[in-house]
Amino acid sequence: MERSFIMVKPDGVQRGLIGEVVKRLEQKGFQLAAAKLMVISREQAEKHYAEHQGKSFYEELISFITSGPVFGMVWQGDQVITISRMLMGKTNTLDAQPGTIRGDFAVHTGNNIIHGSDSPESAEREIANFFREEEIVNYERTIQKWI
Ligand code: RTP
Ligand code: MG
Repeated sequence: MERSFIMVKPDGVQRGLIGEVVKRLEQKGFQLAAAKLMVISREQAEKHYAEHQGKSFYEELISFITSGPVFGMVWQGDQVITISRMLMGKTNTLDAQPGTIRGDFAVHTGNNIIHGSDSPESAEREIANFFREEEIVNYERTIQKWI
């Protein structure tokens, strides 16, 4: 079963969008495996966004993501990485279609509500950065056979 690290960013937490994000992922048919409200350290943020080190927006990105609580989650399901990124919408908010989370709630690319892993390798690395293995809950849902 594929897993993804999905996070409501500080702007989404401040704007009261945790429930909206959880609702959309749940209703699509994905299963929540772990969740935590946390303020992430600079070290965790640098690990999380290592691929962007040196880019023009890097410092702003690190200071934004560490500026307040985030809601980190592990979600699982078939193709959860690709499909959750479709639900999120494009990175550039001018390309994020209405109906997607960013398309419905974000105006600026730097404040775009939500993060989702972009590959199985990123997901594994990101989950390990924010969760201990024992915090991830394995359980069966009877509804799963309908999805
Ligand atoms: P994320 O990693 O946060 O889920 O977003 P993403 O995959 O859609 O986009 P990515 O390319 O990984 O960029 C990470 C975050 O950096 C900010 N960004 N700003 N000003 C810019 O040109 C720019 N480009 C990226 C965004 O907040 C983006 O989510
Ligand atoms: Mg990314």
